[in-house]
Formats: sequence, structure tokens, C-alpha cells
Amino acid sequence: MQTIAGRSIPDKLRERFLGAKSVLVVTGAGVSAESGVPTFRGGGRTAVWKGMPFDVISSASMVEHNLAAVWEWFDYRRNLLRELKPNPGHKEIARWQERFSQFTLVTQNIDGLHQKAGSHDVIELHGSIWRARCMSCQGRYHIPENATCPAACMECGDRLRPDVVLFGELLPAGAFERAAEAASQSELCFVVGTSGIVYPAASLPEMAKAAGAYICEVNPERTPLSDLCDVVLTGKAGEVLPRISLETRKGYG
Ligand code: BV8
Ligand code: ZN
Repeated sequence: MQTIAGRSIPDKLRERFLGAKSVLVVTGAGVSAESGVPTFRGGGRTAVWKGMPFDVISSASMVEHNLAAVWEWFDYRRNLLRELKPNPGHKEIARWQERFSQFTLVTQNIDGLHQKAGSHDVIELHGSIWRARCMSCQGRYHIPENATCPAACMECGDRLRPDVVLFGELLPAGAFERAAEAASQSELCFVVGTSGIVYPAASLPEMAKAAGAYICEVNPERTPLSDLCDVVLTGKAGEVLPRISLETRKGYG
């Protein structure tokens, strides 16, 4: 990331950061990359599982036709995640929640690393890999780190599926509405580590912009959202986000 006189954070963003009350942060897989979580895109490739692009194995029709394969895919990712820890990017966002009076964190990630870093009331737009849901009564079950989930629903006995939003499926009731509400009230919106391709998540920065918010993207690569942004900080979330707080500290530099 470019630094001028030891400063890498543009003055305009520093002013907005110092003055903002209502802040929205929207994150994607990139914020977990420095923790070792593989991203889906970036570097021009798309994640593939057993020859299937991820948006095929992670689709509503796959749950209908081959639930076992879907469980195998998410069990594999959950096993990867068990060893992984939040990174400085997650931790900085958790600190911001205490800093701003009106703070909303919306994530597309199902990895639970924001919560592990101390963030609370996280709007998980696409569900969580640490939960299962009954295919009939929608009963939800937490999947502990060191165990597997129950074989079937303990209420009605039907099969369980990962409690994640798959392609072609609606988002959890109220989740997008809450996120859209926060976007329409935000003065400052950070878009961190997302390729901005998947909808309706990618429409949130557009809504914040339409509501007059100042938009800052943090990503090592340009994305379809970059042109919408007032400032693009080209770099890794774990490096850039702490710098924003550092360079807005009284008496810095
Ligand atoms: C729905 C859970 C209603 C499962 C996921 C409008 C236009 C076009 C298509 C659609 C549309 N509306 C709906 C659609 C269809 C579809 C969609 O958007 N398709 C896309 C592919 C075009 N959307 C849906 O199906 C949604 N549902 O619309 O319901 C409906 C219902 C019926 C019929 C029609 C409509 C549901 C979408 C949710 C799917 N589930 N996840 C799982 O995890 O397997 S999506 C999943 O993929 C993630 O959650 C995330 O959303 C997305 C991946 O994107 P990113 O997180 O951004 O990650 P990516 O790897 O792409 O990019 C990483 C970025 O980080 C890169 O830019 C990279 O440069 C950067 N980076 C890397 N390292 C770092 C970094 N940044 C910072 N620091 C670093 N260190
Ligand atoms: Zn049930």
C-alpha cells in the first residue's frame, strides 16, 4: 500500500473515520485469507471441489440431489477451519464495534472468525458452517468444534443440512433487511475482502452510496465495486485496517 510521509491513509478517510457515528462494514472471504481460509476467487481462479465449481456443490439443487456430497464439502471446510484463528483484520473490526455508536458488521463468511475475534451481533448473510438445520421443521443445531452434528433432527427426525445459504436460496429471514437498513443509515462504509460478485450482498455498498455514505474498499485487487468507492486502499485487510486506526490516533505522525 502506498505511503506518503509515513501516512498511507488519505486525509479525507481519516476525517470521515474520526467524525463518523454510523459505520457499516461488509466483509467477504478476503478478510479471512490471512487466517489461512482459502478464498473462492481472486488470482483469476474459482474454487473447485471434486471437479465441481463451488457454486455447483454449494447450490440448492445439490442439497436435493446429493445431500451427502454437500455434507462432505462442508465437513472438509469445517475441518480446515478448526485450526484457524482470527487475524489482525478481524480483531481491528471487533475493536471498531466498541468505537462507533452505530456499528454494523455484515459478513458473507460462514467461518465464524469475526465472532472468534470478539465481534457480536454479526449479520451472517450466508449462514454459518458451525450450524445445521432440519430440512422440515427448520430446527437449528450448533455443531461444536470437536464434534459432528446429530444424525437427524431430534424434534421431528428429518434429515439435517448445513445451515448455510446456498446458491438459489433465499437469505435468512430479516438478515438482508437489517443489513439494508444499516446501509441506508451509514455515513461510512468499509467493503473488505470481497470480489463483489455475489448478490444481493454486493448491492449493500451500492445502497450505502445511494444514502450518501463515504465508501472505502480494502482489497489487494480491484473489483466491480471499486469504481463505486470514494477511496480504494490496495492491500491486505490484516495490514490496512490496523493502519487506519493507527493513523487516526491523536498526535500520530
Ligand atoms: C438469492 C455460502 C434469491 C455457501 C455463499 C443478481 C445478479 C446476478 C445473479 C444473481 C442476482 N441475484 C441472485 C443471483 C444469483 C446468485 C448470485 O449472486 N450468483 C453470482 C455467482 C452471480 N445469488 C444467490 O443465489 C443468492 N440467493 O439471490 O436468492 C433467489 C432465489 C432463487 C432464485 C433467484 C434468486 C445466494 C447467494 C449466497 C450463496 N452462498 N456462501 C458457501 O460458502 O459455500 S456465496 C459465497 O461466495 C460467499 O459467501 C461469498 O458471498 C461468495 C464469495 O465471494 P467473496 O466472499 O467476495 O470471496 P471471493 O473469493 O470471491 O473474493 C475474495 C476477495 O478478497 C477478492 O477480491 C480478493 O482480491 C480479496 N482478498 C484476498 N486476500 C485478501 C483480500 N482482501 C483483503 N485482504 C486480503 N488479505
Ligand atoms: Zn425437524
